[in-house]
Amino acid sequence: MGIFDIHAVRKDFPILEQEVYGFPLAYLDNAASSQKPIQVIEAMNDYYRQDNANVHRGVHRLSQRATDAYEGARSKVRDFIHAKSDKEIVFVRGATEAINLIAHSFVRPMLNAGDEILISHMEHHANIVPWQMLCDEIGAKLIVIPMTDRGELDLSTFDDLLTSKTKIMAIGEVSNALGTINPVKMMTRKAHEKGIPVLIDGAQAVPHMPADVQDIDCDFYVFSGHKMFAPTGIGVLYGKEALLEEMAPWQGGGDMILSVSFEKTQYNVLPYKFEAGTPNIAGTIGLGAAIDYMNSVGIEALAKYEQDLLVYATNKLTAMDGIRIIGTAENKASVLSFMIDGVHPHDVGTIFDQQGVAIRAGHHCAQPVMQFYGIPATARASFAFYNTMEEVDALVDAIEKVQELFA
Ligand code: 7TS
Repeated sequence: MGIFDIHAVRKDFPILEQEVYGFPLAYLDNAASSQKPIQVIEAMNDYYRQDNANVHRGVHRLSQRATDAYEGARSKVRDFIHAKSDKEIVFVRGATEAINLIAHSFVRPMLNAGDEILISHMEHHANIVPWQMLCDEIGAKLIVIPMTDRGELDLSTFDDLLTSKTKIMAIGEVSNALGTINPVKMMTRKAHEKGIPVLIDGAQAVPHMPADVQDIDCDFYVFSGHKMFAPTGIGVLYGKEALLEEMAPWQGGGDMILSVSFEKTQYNVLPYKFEAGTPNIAGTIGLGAAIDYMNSVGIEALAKYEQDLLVYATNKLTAMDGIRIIGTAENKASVLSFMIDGVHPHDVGTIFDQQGVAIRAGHHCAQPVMQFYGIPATARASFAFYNTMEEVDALVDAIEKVQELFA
């Protein structure tokens, strides 16, 4: 595509062409789930039309084609996040499942009462609750890196929070509620200096910026397909090969074994050891197609375009009376959380909807962030590279409408 062409891009997303209540749809809820280009939809349709069969087990032609497509997607993921090897790419249901897998198979066996798990105040519930469950079970402690009013991590005490008791640090690269981009590379380096393994939750990062697990040097990296233009029900756990090798499987079943007898089961090699049962083959193929699509648009190009959208929207909202932006970090991805004075975010969301503007109103599965600001919820517009400046204008019009109605 060369230079970023928003008109060409939008043609690939047929869902965006519709009207809602007589208004052109402005889909600004991409942090919850993104839309899918026809290339992704067709890749999955083609699989079901032509190649549908189970993987890794058929001698027949269809099974071989399904396996090639499934494993081909794994290599695309490897390149996309710059992992060293396909063995480091485990397909899971999504970021949530990946974090639970690490909690269970990596951290649980080495966790003792009194040990610590380090997260931050701005994590999604998916990167809080699995650790809390583990802490409750073992008697370990959940330690939380604080945040500032702007919605940045307060790293003034960070060095002290990394202790000899810390068994893992698990941090979101981009906050879904605030848009903050966290300095995960520096934080990983500091954790490693004290021998602490690191998991990075990249769910809100991969749709918006280049991903490089070797550059961050994290031990684990997790994300979901559905936020990066691929289907729901498919996600990725990246883990350094040496660590995955040492870990016991989480779920048992078919495909994750080399041999089974009633006396003993020998587990399969990486990454299959962690992929029990028939996987989400079509979803995986869709994820591969989404990566091809993002590469064809150009990840640097879409990142730059989204920054322009974010700046445009931030300036517009900042200039309005009665609007409070929640999350004003210096480095942000394209998430804009805000409050309209005197109006509950749920009412905001409902009135927006009647003007075709789709946003999320709620706590965004980040209730500690809401508690920090002393608010029940925010209205959140989150942009993807297929959004336009006109859609930002529609957002502004919708805000004015709310203010009129509640005046
Ligand atoms: N981590 C982050 C940072 C997220 O934003 C989300 C989902 C998850 C993990 C969990 O992903 P899942 O695909 O396993 O559910 N975030 C949101 C959101 O912001 N609105 O809806 C879901």
